[in-house]
Amino acid sequence: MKKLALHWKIIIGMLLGVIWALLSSSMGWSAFTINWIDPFGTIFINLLKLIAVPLVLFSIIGGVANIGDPSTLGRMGGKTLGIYLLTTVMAISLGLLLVNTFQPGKLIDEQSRIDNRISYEIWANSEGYQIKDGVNYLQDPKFFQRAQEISDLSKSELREAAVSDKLESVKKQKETTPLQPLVDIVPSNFFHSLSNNGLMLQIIFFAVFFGVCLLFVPADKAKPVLNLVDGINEVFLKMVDIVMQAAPFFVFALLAGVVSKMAGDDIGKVVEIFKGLGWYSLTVLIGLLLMIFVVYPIILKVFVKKIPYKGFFKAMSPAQTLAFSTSSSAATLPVTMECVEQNLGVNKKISSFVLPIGATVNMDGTSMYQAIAVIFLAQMHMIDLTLGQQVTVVLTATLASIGSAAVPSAGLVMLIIVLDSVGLNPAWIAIIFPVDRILDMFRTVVNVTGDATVCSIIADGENMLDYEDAKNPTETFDLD
Ligand code: DAS
Repeated sequence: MKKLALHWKIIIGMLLGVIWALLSSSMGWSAFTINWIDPFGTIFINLLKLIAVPLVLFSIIGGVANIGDPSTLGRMGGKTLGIYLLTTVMAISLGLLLVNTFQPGKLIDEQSRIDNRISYEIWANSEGYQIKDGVNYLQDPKFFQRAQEISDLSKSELREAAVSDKLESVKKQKETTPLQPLVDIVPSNFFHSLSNNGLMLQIIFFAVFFGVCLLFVPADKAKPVLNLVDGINEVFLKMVDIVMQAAPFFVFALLAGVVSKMAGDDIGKVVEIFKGLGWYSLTVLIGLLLMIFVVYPIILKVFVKKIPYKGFFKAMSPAQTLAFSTSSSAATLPVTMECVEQNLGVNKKISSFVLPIGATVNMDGTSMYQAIAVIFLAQMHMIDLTLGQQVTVVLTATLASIGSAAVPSAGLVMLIIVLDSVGLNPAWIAIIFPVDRILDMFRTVVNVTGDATVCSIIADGENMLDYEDAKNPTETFDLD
């Protein structure tokens, strides 16, 4: 019988995980699932992240040192960051188009939106924020009356909120400089960077610096170092092969845990959650699926003619299914690298440089989701952001996605920056939190797919893409 491709085994593991969670929810076994099955999902993510951090370090050092000359490195680095930035801005723009077209936040019942708006104005006043669209509903007696019903503020406090709609925006001055994100990239203690794998940018900075310096060290001294680095790389990739043999089981545990934590012993809760945030979730999902099935195929068709999209999909499916189940680009990175190298024929010199950077700074799915979430939250609070403010959202969502760690729900946390940038209440992330883990699965698939697409473009541009029809992805992780 033909060996079942790994990605099919992972998909079966996922489906069985969801089925088990639904069964355990209806039988009242959720606690058992969360206490005795879900931990294996955590072990799986830990194993992959355990491999990802040193793999990023040694693959970038090896990738940079093997490129050979600094000018090629500079050209490749510039192209890589430039194309990553381009795909991120495209994703955000598509997200803004969808959320302004569908306007999911305006599909919520009028009374709730009015209450949301009142609570926003009270919050803005207490924070000293200028009310963004300049209208102060609290001056309207009808709204003022309602405010007294829903707010625990006294009449005088509400009256104060009603009159000061043109507060000078006294946004809290950030202690950090505007260049703080740049300062944060340069580590002062490399071992501290290694012990905090959220500081991937610092690990990348050190690895590129080390690799470039290796280029200037006399060959007789550099060669042994490079051989050691290449050998260590091989060891970590073999670890991936071993861990991936058990991926279907681990993925079963992951999905069983995620759904059980959402539903508890009442599966109806999941329905409730999605009912309240259905239109928002649908807008995000449409955007993410358009990226995977329309935007990236067009980019590949235009820039990398030798890879048919069906072949690309078959080659990347183990990484995409893993990204979906782990919701972590970092945990998926070792598998993304193997798929790109073994199934797409991208030269290791390219993938070991482009992919670790992509997993850390290129999160197209996350940036799209952040743009949609901010506009949705504004809409449900009866706030219409101006075009200028939406451009601010593009810039801050780009920065926020660069700053997001490649771990589950990092995008939601960084959403705080985007909300704050347009004077909205960062605490609103709690409103969309209930569906975040599910949406995170899809946006992580987009993040990984975007990285692989850009990596193929760079490799093709450097004549380092030797695509053959994608082998059966199972072969990618064979132990021999
Ligand atoms: N889960 C993140 C990742 O690993 C993406 C996100 O949180 O938005 O890519």
